[in-house]
Amino acid sequence: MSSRVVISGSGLWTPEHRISNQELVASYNAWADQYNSKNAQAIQAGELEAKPHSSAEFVEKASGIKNRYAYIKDGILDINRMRPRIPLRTDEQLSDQAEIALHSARLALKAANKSPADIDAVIVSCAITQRSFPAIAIEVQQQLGIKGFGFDMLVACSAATFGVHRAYEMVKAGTAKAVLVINPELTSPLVNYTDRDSHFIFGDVSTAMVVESTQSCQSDNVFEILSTKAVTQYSSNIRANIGYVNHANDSDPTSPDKLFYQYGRKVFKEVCPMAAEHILQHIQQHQLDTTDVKRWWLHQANINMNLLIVKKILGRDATQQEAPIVLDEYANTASAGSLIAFNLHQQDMQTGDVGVLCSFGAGYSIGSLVLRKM
Ligand code: CO8
Repeated sequence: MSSRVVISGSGLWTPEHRISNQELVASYNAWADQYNSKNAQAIQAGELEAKPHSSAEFVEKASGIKNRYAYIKDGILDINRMRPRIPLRTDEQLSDQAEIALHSARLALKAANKSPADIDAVIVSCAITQRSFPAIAIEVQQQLGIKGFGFDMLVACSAATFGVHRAYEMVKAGTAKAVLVINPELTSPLVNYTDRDSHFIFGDVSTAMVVESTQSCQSDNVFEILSTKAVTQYSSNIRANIGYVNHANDSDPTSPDKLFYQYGRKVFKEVCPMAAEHILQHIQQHQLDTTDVKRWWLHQANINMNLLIVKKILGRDATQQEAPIVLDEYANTASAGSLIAFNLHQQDMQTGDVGVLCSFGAGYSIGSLVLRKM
């Protein structure tokens, strides 16, 4: 029988620093008061708009987020800074993103019962990398002593699923035997903590997976990848304009228009039907009915989006067990959200149970995998 491609282990690394809605909103409001008082004359003259207060109740109701984690909390709540204070490292030191990538990579290797010598490719796939080159994946590869090759890939919210897609294809084609896919989502440096509409959305995390064939697999917790499906459709509704051309544009690479911003309402309206349709088409490829799917590990951007998408798929509300929500605790972690859900909500899956893992968001991009517990 031909070998099959499996996820043989996964890892989730959670930063130690928590930031609650209350803390974040208190700091934003103090910053807004300071801004308004500093600019009182211009506001009075109608030249500037006063900054309105944010509200922890709004954040929870509009997004489902109650908490987020930060790689470095220092600086984020300081109203004279409003961004994490991440000390600059020299070229000889491990980069921040490689550091968090290593945490989840080691957990995934352990879960897969693999040593670095068993891995021959490393993919770092996430929303943004902290430098252009050398690739973070090659730094991680060197730190772990992995032979073979590594590369970085960026697809915003769908980077993690698209990364696993590439690993699946590589194992299937025989260009790699076992692939380590890592998603070090260091989002906090890209958040505009002075923007009331988005200051609450993101959190930091790192996830990882080992993808290999059944021939080499030595794990007792294995999910077969039955197939992958991806789609992209260009949209400017979610953007981060930071990039190396800023230097040549003579524009400030740290100005608010370079950080994350979105037209959240439009995203909500456009992405929900696209994601529901995509998922239905994907399971139909396997002649599966929605009742054949035990778990929906969905992207975690907004609770109302998840509830609506699953309702469109199932024709009814889903339970937390069927479509677990983790963004109350982790917030939106860019591409890692569906993998956090997978890590935390799969222990009860029995042999033969089917689950769908799906990301959706910036690009727009949608990536899904149909998985079956072996
Ligand atoms: N506190 C109090 N009130 C607020 C706040 C706040 N913080 N923010 C907005 N309001 C007010 C508004 O001013 C508005 O008031 P009014 O009605 O008087 O005009 C009212 O609340 C409603 O505002 P909105 O219409 O903007 O609020 P929504 O109900 O639409 O909720 C959301 C806003 C939560 C942003 C919602 O639209 C949403 O979540 N949409 C989907 C967004 C989404 O999924 N985005 C994808 C994110 S991108 C991604 O996943 C990864 C990208 C790569 C990441 C890179 C790392 C950083």
